Amino acid sequence: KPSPVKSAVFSVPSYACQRRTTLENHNTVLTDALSLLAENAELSDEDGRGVAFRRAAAVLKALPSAVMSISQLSGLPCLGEHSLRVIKDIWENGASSEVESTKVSERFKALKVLTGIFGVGAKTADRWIREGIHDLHQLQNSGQTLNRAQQAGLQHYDDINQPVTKAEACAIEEIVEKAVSSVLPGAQIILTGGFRRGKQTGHDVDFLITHPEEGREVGLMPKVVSWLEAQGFLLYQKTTRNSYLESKADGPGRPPSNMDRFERCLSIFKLPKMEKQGAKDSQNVTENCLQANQKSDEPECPEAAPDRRWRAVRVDLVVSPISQFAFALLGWTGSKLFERELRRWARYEKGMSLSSHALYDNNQRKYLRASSEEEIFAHLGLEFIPPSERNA
Ligand code: 8DG
Ligand code: MN
Ligand code: MN
Repeated sequence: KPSPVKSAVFSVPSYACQRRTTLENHNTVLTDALSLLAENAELSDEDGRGVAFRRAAAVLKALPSAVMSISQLSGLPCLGEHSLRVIKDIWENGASSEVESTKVSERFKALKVLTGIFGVGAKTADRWIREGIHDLHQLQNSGQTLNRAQQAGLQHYDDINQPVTKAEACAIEEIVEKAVSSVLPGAQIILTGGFRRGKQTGHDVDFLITHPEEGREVGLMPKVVSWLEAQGFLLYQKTTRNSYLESKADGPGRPPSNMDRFERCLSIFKLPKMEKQGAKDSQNVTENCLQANQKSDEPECPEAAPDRRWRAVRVDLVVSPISQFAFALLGWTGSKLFERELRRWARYEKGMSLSSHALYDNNQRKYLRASSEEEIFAHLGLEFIPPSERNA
């Protein structure tokens, strides 16, 4: 018997870069479940399965309303047998048995805790688990050698695993702005990553730095880092120099990986707490930060001090020459799935290679220039999707 209220059949295009995905998600129960399975696959070195779950979740995120019946899903792309089974399970039993058993599994819990350490990826976590290390306490007592990133990650574990707020991102933006304009007047910074997509919290803060005159940006990162270090804003940093020209030997159309080759800095900021700061003196964040950093005495164990006046925040800085700026901006705005889908669309639908540096047309055998994100979407034959609708 047909139900009295007919639910519409949804229809969405199959690439995430063809869709508008806002932060308003009407199917969080389903997408949370599929995202958890994606995360588990990624942590288990099963990237193929991870992407499949991410794509399925992204399709549900793009729906204009909550799914009311399984029949509405027929004809939707990217919903494989496995994802449909998970959805049906939630539908019929209120929860997916696979998701629930993953959540409580010792292995998943250990992978989550260990990869929560900055500098620890799935491979390292897996090795430690095989050696019987399941938590931070066991890691500290294991005698494992940690690299500098991992030591900093362990030291600031609680702070780094606490979401960064939009207000904190803005405070850091002011600091980076001041650093950049002090060492190279005219240089520009832009907040990228999740905050550019309108998210209210993030796991880090991402910035792209450039200068309107090509070439002036060369060597900028070490100067910015020195400035930040001298002002006491950095708890950890690792700068990698630009290696884009060296990589040209890899040949166009065959980028070695999705990693780009910009001059970049992965860092942990020491951000002075802002709670006593009213909205009226928000223009003075940098001044107040400087004072707070100068006043603070370093305790033996920084994270343990109960009323310390700062917190650790992960910050990514990337420097791009202006000629590649549009590509870098598009590449660093995310979401990760949206980026992956753009590259897949470029390759399989257009015969082009997209990276955070350039767009290469394999048929015309030439690079396609762009000075804005809009131009890149146009080259790709895609409708422009603004950052706030790239939350796939
Ligand atoms: P979050 O921090 O709020 O949790 O989310 P996010 O801002 O979307 O994630 P992210 O991990 O900070 O990544 C932001 C964007 O930066 C994302 O689109 C992927 C991109 N990105 C990296 N590393 C690299 C890289 O090595 N090369 C390129 N091209 N992009 C990268 O994170
Ligand atoms: Mn981010
Ligand atoms: Mn980042």
